[in-house]
Amino acid sequence: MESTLRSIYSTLLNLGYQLSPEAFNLIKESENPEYLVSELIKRLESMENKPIIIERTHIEPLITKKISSPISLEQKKEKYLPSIKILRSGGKYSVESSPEAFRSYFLDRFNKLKSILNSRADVRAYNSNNKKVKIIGIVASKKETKDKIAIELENEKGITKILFKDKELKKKASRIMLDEVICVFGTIIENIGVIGEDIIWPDITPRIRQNIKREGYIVFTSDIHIGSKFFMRQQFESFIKWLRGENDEKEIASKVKYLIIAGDIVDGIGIYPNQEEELIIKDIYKQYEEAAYYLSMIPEDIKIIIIPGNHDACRQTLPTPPIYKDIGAPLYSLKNVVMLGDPSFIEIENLVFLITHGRSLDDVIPVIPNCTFKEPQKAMIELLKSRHIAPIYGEKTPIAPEPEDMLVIDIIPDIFHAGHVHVWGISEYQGTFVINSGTWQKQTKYQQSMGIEPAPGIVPVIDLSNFKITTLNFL
Ligand code: D5M
Ligand code: FE
Ligand code: ZN
Repeated sequence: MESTLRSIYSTLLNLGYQLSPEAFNLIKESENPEYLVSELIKRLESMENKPIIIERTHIEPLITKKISSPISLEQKKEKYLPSIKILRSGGKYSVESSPEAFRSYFLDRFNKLKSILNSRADVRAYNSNNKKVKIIGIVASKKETKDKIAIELENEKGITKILFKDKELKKKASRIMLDEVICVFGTIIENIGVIGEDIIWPDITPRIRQNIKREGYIVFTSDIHIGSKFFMRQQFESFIKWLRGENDEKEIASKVKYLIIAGDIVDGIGIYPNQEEELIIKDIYKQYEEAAYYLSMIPEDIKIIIIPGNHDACRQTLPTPPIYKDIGAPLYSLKNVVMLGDPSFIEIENLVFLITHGRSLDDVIPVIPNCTFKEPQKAMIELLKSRHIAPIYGEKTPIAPEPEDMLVIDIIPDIFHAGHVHVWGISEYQGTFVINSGTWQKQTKYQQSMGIEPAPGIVPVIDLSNFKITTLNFL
């Protein structure tokens, strides 16, 4: 035995690897150390960013006999089997984009949001007459000058020009986004159009939650960007260790039931010009292997929900189907992983979750007053007010013209989770918790040139027993 271990040690050393004491013990105590090491070497050779020191985390996934995590059995028994109900995920249809397809897509967007608006008491209560009108339509244009904001609202009857002149109304109107559906109250003025007197957004109604006993925690993350030179491997590893109950904070870790990942699992390839220069793993298959390698270390009783981001291998238009089954195969092979599309409406413990990557935040943040990339949660609340995942069409967020608009927020969530902007943020609006889960990627060169300052390594966590949201810091 001694000599076997010694030869294993020198074999690894010759290949340029050192063993941490913990890793050494794992090998020593395994049933077949030689076989384990041959598997380890195979695994190391397939990695593009090879470690110098081999830690126990490199070895554990290779041990077929499921190792028990340091969380005790008693603690585990208290968790009941978690179940996820998928209300709606990704799209329904495969589509070819044509002008007709876009026409029916926007018609469905209009009809869905019009019926939400018409269900509002203030919209229903408004009495129209010859002069006073209420118009529900899609915002077709918006022009802002010093003394007024002019918009065009389009509906089945045609296009109406509306002017907002009053100071307070101008302030309200400055938040109007192109292609969203709103209701305007106003007065018709001959030869001019309509003078707007109020603007109503579809908005969400306050969430009333079923008062049932809930326990445990849900952890939110996104934008891991595995494969990128800027992926913060060490910090992400300490996050995984925390989930395994391997650091001092075991209280929350032992009660985690779900991990939700809102896209950008890997950095992908060919996503932006000269990306190769910033990749440490240049093969997309290997990026997903690496991702699955990390996620495989998470205790199996934690359910992992994954949706795609714009860096993942999937159709790039919204609604987005799940990550491709062939490229993402290593993730699909994990027993506790559920692969879903963007957006996903799911139900866990009688709570509705809306999960989206958040690509539209790039379009929404720059046009809404008081919204910045530093506080993405504010723009997420604006999406809830618009009741749409991606209101603005034709900018950075590509939309597939499905006959039904699956991006309408027709189900009001208890928790709205997004990522993408690489800055975490938490808020609450009308009883809905709004969470942006930040990133594990350091500032890239592009982000530096654009003055985008990411806030990586922070993980929002919700306590289901009291709905308190806290953040954990892995920096
Ligand atoms: O996006 C991370 C954030 O940085 C998001 O707000 C977009 C922005 N970003 C990053 N790279 C680019 C390029 N090349 N063009 C425009 N905007 C960019 P992520 O999806 O992780 O790249
Ligand atoms: Fe990202
Ligand atoms: Zn992204």
